[in-house]
Amino acid sequence: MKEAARSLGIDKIGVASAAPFTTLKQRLLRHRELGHESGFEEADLERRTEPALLFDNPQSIIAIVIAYPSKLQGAPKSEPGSRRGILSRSAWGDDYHAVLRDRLSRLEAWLRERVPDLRAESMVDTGALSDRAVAERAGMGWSAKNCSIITPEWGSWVYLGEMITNLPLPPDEPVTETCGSCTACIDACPTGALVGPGQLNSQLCISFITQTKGLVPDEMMRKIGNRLYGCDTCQVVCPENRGKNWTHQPELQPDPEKVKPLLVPLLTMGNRAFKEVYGSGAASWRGRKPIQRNAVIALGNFKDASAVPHLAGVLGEDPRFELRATAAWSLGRIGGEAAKAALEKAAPREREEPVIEAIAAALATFGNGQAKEEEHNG
Ligand code: B12
Ligand code: SF4
Ligand code: SF4
Repeated sequence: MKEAARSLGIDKIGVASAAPFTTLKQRLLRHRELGHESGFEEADLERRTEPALLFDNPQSIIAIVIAYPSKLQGAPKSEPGSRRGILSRSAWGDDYHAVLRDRLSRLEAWLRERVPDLRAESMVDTGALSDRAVAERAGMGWSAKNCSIITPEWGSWVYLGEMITNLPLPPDEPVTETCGSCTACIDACPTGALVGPGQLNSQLCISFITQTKGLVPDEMMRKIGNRLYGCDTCQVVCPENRGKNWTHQPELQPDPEKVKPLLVPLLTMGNRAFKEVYGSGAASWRGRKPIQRNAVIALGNFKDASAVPHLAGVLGEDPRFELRATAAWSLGRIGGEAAKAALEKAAPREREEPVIEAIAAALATFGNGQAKEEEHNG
């Protein structure tokens, strides 16, 4: 199986026992008590940690790893007047769920040819198991301080998937952890979301915030920068990823215009166009609203006055209050007479309380007109 893996499009494969994940269960309980969950995890901790609850008499779990690119060849420039946002590397190329499911079904077919009474159940991300805990147990890599599984061969630029089976395969040995005294990821995290080695407060994590649909607190909006989906900072700074860029998986290669898109056209992109452009990628699972809201935030963070008429359009016309309120924030952040006029024009027409509040807060930032102008011109 290990020899055949490459021919099946799998970059690394290993075997974990199907025994319960008892220490993980304690860890997940603590994580919940601290309020550090994202809400995207499987809620049932028994199902998360006991393979036998998911599969009749499991004998082993086969873990697979697929490596993805980290460098954007031919990246278009983000310039004044044509600012761009960025999708995290985990959302470049085709949706990894589909790619890994494809590899797992190829693997299943390969195994069935040799073991006709194979029983198998595969999962990627949305299954009950912790993909990272399975990968760690199967010797794919170590569980690092930035929470990622780092493989010695591919770094952390990898997706994880697994297959529970009735095959009594010998388990692999775990890989030795080599973070050592390094703390680069913890130091670089813009929001302090890595509250300790391998401990994430998801509520503070930009990757999580970019995937929410509601209003984002002021401080967080500033820190999102121009991220439209996900966050790669704690992996980009990792010395284990230095020089690692994987271009061999055809479906995972990025289209630079899609993954570093112009922000202004995103603001008015309809549902159909969004599905055409982003429907086949991993960033579209929450629909277009989070990405459009993040585009509004990014334009505010660029403080580019040429975006003002477009943001004024969102504030005046977008039916979604989250988008209007965020546009008010961005106009306040950009500043200048045109932004102020747009806010004053929208104020008397607005009926939704959160937007009324956002407009008032944005207008209040114009109180100190002199300072605002200086910041703007600077
Ligand atoms: C919910 C979720 C998120 C949440 C929360 C992430 C988190 N760290 O908990 C949010 C939205 C923030 C997120 C972000 C990202 N995610 Co995500 N996410 C998941 C999901 C669905 C569940 C993760 C989970 O349960 N977390 C709870 C924590 C507590 O458990 P765990 O990480 O699963 O398990 C580890 C810990 O428990 C730790 N541990 C065990 N015991 C103990 C004891 C102590 C004391 C400590 C400190 C730790 C510890 O070891 C376990 C194994 O590593 C998984 C898919 C899956 N089904 O597992 C993908 C998954 C983890 N995500 C993935 C990716 C790629 C990302 C991002 C890089 C995407 C991006 N670029 O924005 C970021 C990385 C953020 C980060 N630093 O972790 C990949 C990870 C690949 C890899 N190489 O590790 C996964 C596995 C999806 C996949 N199938 O490929 N994600
Ligand atoms: S993904 Fe970004 S915000 Fe989340 S822990 Fe890593 S660096 Fe911090
Ligand atoms: S940056 Fe350093 S501490 Fe963080 S995951 Fe990489 S090696 Fe480990």
